[in-house]
Amino acid sequence: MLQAVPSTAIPRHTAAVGHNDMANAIRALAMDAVQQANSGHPGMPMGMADVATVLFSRFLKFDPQNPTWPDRDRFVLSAGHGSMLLYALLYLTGYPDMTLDELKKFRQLGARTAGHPEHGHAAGIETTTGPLGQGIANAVGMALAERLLAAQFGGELTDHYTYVIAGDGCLMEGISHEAISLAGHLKLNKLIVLFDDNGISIDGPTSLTVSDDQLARFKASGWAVTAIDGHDPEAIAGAIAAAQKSDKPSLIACRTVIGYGAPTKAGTASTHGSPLGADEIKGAREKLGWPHAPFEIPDAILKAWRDVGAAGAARQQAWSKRFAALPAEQRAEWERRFRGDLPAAMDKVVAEYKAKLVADKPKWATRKSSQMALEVINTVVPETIGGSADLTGSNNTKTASLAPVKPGDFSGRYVYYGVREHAMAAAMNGIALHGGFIPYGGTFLVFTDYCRPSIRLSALMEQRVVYVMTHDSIGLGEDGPTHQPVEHLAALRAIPNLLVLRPADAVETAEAWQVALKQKNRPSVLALTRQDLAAVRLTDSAENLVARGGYELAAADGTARVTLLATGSEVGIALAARDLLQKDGIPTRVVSMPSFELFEEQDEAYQEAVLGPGTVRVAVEAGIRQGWDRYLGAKGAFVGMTGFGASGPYEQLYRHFGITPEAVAAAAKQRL
Ligand SMILES: Cc1ncc(C[n+]2csc(CCOP(=O)(O)OP(=O)(O)O)c2C)c(N)n1
Ligand SMILES: [Mg+2]
Repeated sequence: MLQAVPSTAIPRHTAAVGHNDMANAIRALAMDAVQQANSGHPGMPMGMADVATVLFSRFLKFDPQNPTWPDRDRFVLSAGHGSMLLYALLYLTGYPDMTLDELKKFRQLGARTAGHPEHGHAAGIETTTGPLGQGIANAVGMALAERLLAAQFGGELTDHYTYVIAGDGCLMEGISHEAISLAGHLKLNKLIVLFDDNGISIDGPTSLTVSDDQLARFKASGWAVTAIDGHDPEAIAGAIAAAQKSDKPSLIACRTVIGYGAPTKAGTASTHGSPLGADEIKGAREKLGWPHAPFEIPDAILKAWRDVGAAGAARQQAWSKRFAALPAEQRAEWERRFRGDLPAAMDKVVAEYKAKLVADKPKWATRKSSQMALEVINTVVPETIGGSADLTGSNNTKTASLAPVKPGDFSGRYVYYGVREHAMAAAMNGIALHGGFIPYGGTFLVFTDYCRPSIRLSALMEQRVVYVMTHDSIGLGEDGPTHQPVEHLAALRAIPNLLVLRPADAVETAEAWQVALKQKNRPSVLALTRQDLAAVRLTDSAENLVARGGYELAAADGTARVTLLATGSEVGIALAARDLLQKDGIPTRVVSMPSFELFEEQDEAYQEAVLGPGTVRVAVEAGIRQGWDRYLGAKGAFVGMTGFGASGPYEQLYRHFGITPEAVAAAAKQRL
């Protein structure tokens, strides 16, 4: 039976059923589901069952019948291998998506209960976790979004916590350092991390490899810290209650025993990631006092859990009442933002802006074009949250209307992420997952490598995150090969459900932003130049041509014999090569290809027409060839990079590496 709860906690337990029964229900479901699947991770759910039971039954604000209620607390299982902990909780508390049948199909094809929690598979899975450290960094973004939303719409509508369960692995990952440092700096005091401090990971005791003082580490980053016995419900409740009142983010190190209840394996790495086995499970049932059959939860215990789930309805309804009392205009704006629709004004201002660009023909670097487009967009799209990983002046991500977000002051819309590319990307995922915002953030394209695991998860989770990646080739010049992306466009194009957009001038850049913002279900990377580029779109087009992925930019004079394909800064080179070829009597057309992904979504006839049937094709891009062959045909050629770049003025580098109009024209002639 539970003891008196601290005054801030929400007492919800049913008197007849005790804490142990409820926690053991999680343990039993975890060990039985893993056994049935013959694969999975029973140790973590069994070890953290007490912490999770206290969190869900006494603190977490949630309503399984309204799983997307915007003001719910967010619960992030950063230690995603312990997925059965989350699935058991969702089932026990009564989320309609998570049936007992789903638990029985744990890890089977088509089940909601995938090996690791996957956002979108079932309501209540707030983010996809499994790559260690991502969840805790997502949670920083969620906690930030909560504060930003409260600043914009008021604390009556937005006042929730973000809870994380993270293990040794999450805290060993480098991304955790970036994430906790950012959270501590910003004073995200409604972020509460429950650390599964079990001293075990896959290879054995963590003492094999790590001797960090985690409390000291978090404390040094500006967190409130405490250590408790993770099997003592009152200690857990007391620590969470205290954390809720802190003016800093909180770390609660919960000392637990991995595989708690397993008679011979508890406390050892052998419970981490394999079924316990029939004998061990039998022994665990005896030790835990759980005589029930696999997947059988006695009615009284299930009812106690369902009561926990039902208790949130009143708070959800109270919130709905407050929401309904808002002025209609404010309500509509909130709803629009949570639907992810853009303001009607956006298309209009972009169209006007494009017309002006066509008239002015500015010779800007596309990073500058991006900023100019954002100046227009940010004033009419209040949900954008900009930022950069310490390259604001290089990425051109800050616009005049965006004030900085400061520690404890969330009225701004611009985040100085610091030199923390990986956490920036993961936090942007968290902001997008939270809802109500469209995050964008910048660094150099070469450092997409520093945030690639999170970019991949943006794509896997279908989140609208915009990566503003500047200095996109040898065209950055003097910083040299460490900073010059070569394989990055190809590597990013390899990620499914990611849009890679490489615009060629100011008009294409404005269109690329319009396209990126309209993607409700996928992230985009904008690859932008450091160097100035001449305007290539000289006539106004009502249609967003970048949205086609590829289009004929310049027709041939005469019946085309050559088609030149190019992206971004190399479109200008292709146009110059066209002039050379035309002068030699070879009718040549130029196709701008800002996005492979979008081009491939066009119908076959369109693609065929744009690629120019019967013409010799030459592609030019200051990156590697990989990915281009599909467009070149048997006779085609590629002009680009075959190795790393070099340090020097960019015009010299283009000549040095043979990415010139003359080289493109020569390649075409050779193949005619
Ligand atoms: C980035 C990343 N690296 C490696 C793994 C493989 N992996 C899964 S769990 C784990 C050990 C995690 O240890 P801990 O967080 O202490 O979990 P526990 O064993 O206590 O459940 C590893 C290495 C992973 N999931 N993600
Ligand atoms: Mg561990």
